[in-house]
Formats: sequence, structure tokens, C-alpha cells
Amino acid sequence: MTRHGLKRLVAVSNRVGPVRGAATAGGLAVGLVEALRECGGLWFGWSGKICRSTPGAPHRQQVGGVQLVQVDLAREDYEQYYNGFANLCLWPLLHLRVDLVRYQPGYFDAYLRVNEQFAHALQPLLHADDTIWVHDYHLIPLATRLRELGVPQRIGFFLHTSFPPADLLATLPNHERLMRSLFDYDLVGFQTEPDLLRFRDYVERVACGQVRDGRVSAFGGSVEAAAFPIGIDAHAFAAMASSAVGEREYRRMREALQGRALIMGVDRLDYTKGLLRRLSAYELLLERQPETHGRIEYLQISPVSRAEIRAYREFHAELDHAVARINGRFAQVDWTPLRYLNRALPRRTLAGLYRAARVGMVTPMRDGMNLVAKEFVAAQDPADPGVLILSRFAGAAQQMTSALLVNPYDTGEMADALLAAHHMGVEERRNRHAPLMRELLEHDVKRWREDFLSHLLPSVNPLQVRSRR
Ligand code: GDG
Repeated sequence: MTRHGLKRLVAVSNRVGPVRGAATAGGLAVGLVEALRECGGLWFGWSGKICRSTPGAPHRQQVGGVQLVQVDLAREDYEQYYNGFANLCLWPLLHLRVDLVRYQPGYFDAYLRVNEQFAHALQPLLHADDTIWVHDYHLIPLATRLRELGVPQRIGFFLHTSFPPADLLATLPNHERLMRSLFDYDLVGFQTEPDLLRFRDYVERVACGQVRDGRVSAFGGSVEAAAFPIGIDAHAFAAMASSAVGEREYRRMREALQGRALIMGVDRLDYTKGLLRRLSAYELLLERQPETHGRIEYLQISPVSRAEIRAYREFHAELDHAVARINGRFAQVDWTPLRYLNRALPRRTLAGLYRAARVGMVTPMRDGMNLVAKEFVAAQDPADPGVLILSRFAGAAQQMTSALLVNPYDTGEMADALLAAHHMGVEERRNRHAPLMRELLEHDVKRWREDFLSHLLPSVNPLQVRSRR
């Protein structure tokens, strides 16, 4: 049994792992692997493989003290559940892009079907004293399917994206069936208080339910709902930035910059991340402030994502066009204003590059949290830190109030913030960085995990349960 009274944790997410080298991977892996290792846990999800017809038995593997169980998806389910309902309906809706939702009735059926398959594959592997933690919008109906199979264990759900306003959610066909499933969990977690408030608002106004203390009741059931902002392993990321590899990348970048100030952005190539408007803001800065030419440089790293979806391909083409336009307009024979990479770089390399940057530009139109903002801050040299420019509509803005907060729809405001960051003296940069770093260390990924799990298991260790109203 672990400190928070957990016997065995069963994590369920659309994709599983990596377990080895999790500290150098991103997001969810960092958050979960340590807890799974501590209790010899099980991690269940899709293998990433697609098969022609009905998938066979789950693949089972033991890696670094964690049991990995993965199932394949039939081609049709991949198209309709993953590309269809998850990526063409829920993802845009959760990020307020109702205009990009492409709902088809078959998508919702496939979504329910895959969740049912997952439940059937997982149920025989469960122990009586397991605690189950389900992650993200792909798997909202999983608890309902597990309960139908007689699973009584405690099940928690965490939504990694933001939760949309009630009226937008109500545009989704079957939104009530989707939301009803949340009431089969024991605990539902959101990234921020505003997300929690929007969920409560949906419950009260659309589902005609009730909110009392930390519990929310609707659809004949009730569930505890709270906010648990996800963090990073700030110590480990800071150490990575000053490790041998981080230091090498830092020096290489500094040499390449030849005294120019680096502005840096790292985002999956996704329309929610605000890349087009961000580039327009940079273009506006170059237009308005010719004295910055040759003195600044912008590096955007954007690994391609979900390329099978048309909206992503179109967005990619628009971005290529914007990059070419800006470089064509402003480049000089000895200066390229914008460097743009469409591939992922190793995490250690990124950490070193962040440290070499004067400005981190993180301006999503909407984001559940945004870990890049946190990683950028953790990588800085506290004596000479870079400046974080952060969208007000990233969940991270709730905690990172010493960043330069901007409206990602306002290119003028972002261009002003870029200029202010460029000219900011070391004292102000330190004064902004120190509280950001304190916050990162206090609310790190371990705290996120333990807060969630101690809420999910209140009867085992009530002393660890903090009040969340
Ligand atoms: C979802 C929610 C929420 C990116 N490029 C490279 C690379 N990355 C890593 C980053 C970071 C992770 O990927 C991205 O995390 P984000 O939080 O920024 O965004 P999503 O992928 O949309 O994640 C989000 C998150 O879940 C966690 O709850 O914050 O709101 O949408 O760790 O560093 N990593 C490497 N090379 C790259 O080029 N190695």
C-alpha cells in the first residue's frame, strides 16, 4: 500500500506510456508513471495499432514495474471513434471551435462501442481493491460501461482539456448521454476553477441538476467534482535544462544567435494553439519596430499532429504560407527573422533551447492547462531568466499571473508584449520569474496526482484530503 492508501492504481487513457524514460517524455507519462511504479500498477489503453477486422486479445507487457495492457482498434473504429467523435467532434467543441465540429451519427455509436470494448477487456484484469483513474475526453463513457459489468471499485475521471460553456456543449447531439456518464464516476476532476464552474453551470441550467458543496447531482446520480491543476516535475525539468545535453544545446543556440534575442514557441501543430495569430503579432512587431530587425529571431517548433484530418492539413498549409510571407517580407541576406521546424526535438534539447530564449510565446486560443508554459519557466536561469508571454485562455494563466498575460485574439496586444519582453530589464525579469517558479514547485505533478488520488480515496486517508469548495 502506498502513502495515500492506494493498493493498486489502474490508469486508463487513450494512449499508454512511455514508461521507460518517462521523465524525459511529456505530459501524462510524467504524471502517472511514478504512481504506477510505486504500487505495481496497470496502465490500459489503445496500442496505436489498427487492424482490419475485430481486434484480438489485449497485448500485455511488464515494463519497469508497470503492467501495460493495450488493445488494437478496428479500422472502422479508428476512423469513427478516434478521428471521428474524439478528434472531429469533442476536441473542437471542448476548445470552442463549434465551426469545426463535423458530427455524424455513426461517430457517437463508435465512441460508445469502443468504450464498451475497453470495459470488456479491462474488467477481467481488475482486483477488488483497485482504484481506477480514467483520463480525458476519449473515455468519458468508460465508467458507465464498467458499472454495467458490475465493477464496484472507485473510479475517477480527469479532463485534460478545458470544459466548454453550457450553451456550446448543448450544440453537440447526444450531449446529455455524454454528460450523464460522468455521474457513474466517484470523482470528476477539471484543470481549473473556471472549468469546474462551467461544468456546474451545465448541470444546473441544462441538466436541471443541483450543486451542493463539492457534490453535483443530475440525471438521477451524484458525483464529487473539483479542480486539480496539473503540474510538471519542475525540479527534473530545471535539472534537464542545465544538464550536459541542455548546456550543449544552450551554447549551440547562443552561438547561432550572435547576440540576437530569441523568441521561442513549442506547440503541437493544432489550430487551438493560436499559431497563426501569434505569427501575425510577430509580423506586426517587425512592421512597427524596424529597429528590431537583425536584433531578434523567432524559433517555432511545431511537430505535425493528426495529419489525417482535413482541418489540420489546411491549418498546416496556412501556417507554411504565413512563415514564407514573413520571411519573404523581412529577411535580409544575413538575417532570417523566423525559423520553423515541423518535427519533435528531444526533450533535453528543448530544455536547453528554452534556457537560451529571451521570450517564451505560449498563446493558445484555448487550452486546458498548457505544460509548455510551465516547462519554459522551469528551464530558465533564475539569475537571468527569459519572459513568458501567456494567453489568458490557457488554464495555466490561472496560476501563472506574473507572466505577461495577453489576449491571443489581439495581435496588437501580443506585438506590444513582445516588445516589452524584449526590452525588459533583468530585475523585472527576475521579479516575474521567482513567483512563477515558486508556484511550479509548490503545485508540481506529484501534488496534482496526490490531490486527485486522496480525493478519490477519502475514506482511506482523510487527513490528506484538502477542502475544495
Ligand atoms: C493536453 C491538453 C494539458 C511538444 N512539442 C515537443 C514536445 N512537446 C511536449 C511539451 C509538453 C507536451 O508535449 C504538450 O503539452 P501541452 O500541455 O502543451 O498540450 P497538449 O498536448 O494539448 O495536452 C493541455 C495537457 O493535456 C496535460 O494535462 O496541459 O491543455 O490539451 O510536455 O513539452 N516534446 C518533445 N519534443 C517536441 O518537439 N520532446
